[in-house]
Amino acid sequence: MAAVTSAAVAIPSFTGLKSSSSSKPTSAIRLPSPASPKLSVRASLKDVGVAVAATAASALLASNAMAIEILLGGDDGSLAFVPNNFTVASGEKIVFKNNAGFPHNVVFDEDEIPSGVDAGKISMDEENLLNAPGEVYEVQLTEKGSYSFYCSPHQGAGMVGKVTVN
Ligand SMILES: [Cu+2]
Repeated sequence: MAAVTSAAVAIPSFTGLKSSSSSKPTSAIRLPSPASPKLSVRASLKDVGVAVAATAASALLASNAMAIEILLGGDDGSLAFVPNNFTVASGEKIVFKNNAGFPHNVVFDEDEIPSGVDAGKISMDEENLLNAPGEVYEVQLTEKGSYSFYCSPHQGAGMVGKVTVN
């Protein structure tokens, strides 16, 4: 029954390929004769499905690789972004992760980001703080240029950073 279900699910995606045998799709499934040409169609559909799944998995790995993690607060207790000066590709995910000395937040300086970029859209709300270990704030910057940011509770203590988007 499971095989019937998965074959039925695959059919709508491959109507072009199935058109030659679409007159009796259910009989092809219920009579698995090794000599049947319909069975080979099913087998090739299954292979296509595996290939699609493999492609999706490698795309996922690629997107995971396109991320950088910035710690909020150093392991030595310093009130700092670690690292505090780094470079990313356009669209690369930047993951700010609460590490020590929190609460922290991430606010981009509206005067030190590329023109046309809305600081409010890439910043955390100044009232919104990361209070628990491991909490994250993620942002993706697409406009190339240099961006300065700070942690509003600790800006005076030097918790500032800079990212360059290439
Ligand atoms: Cu902070």
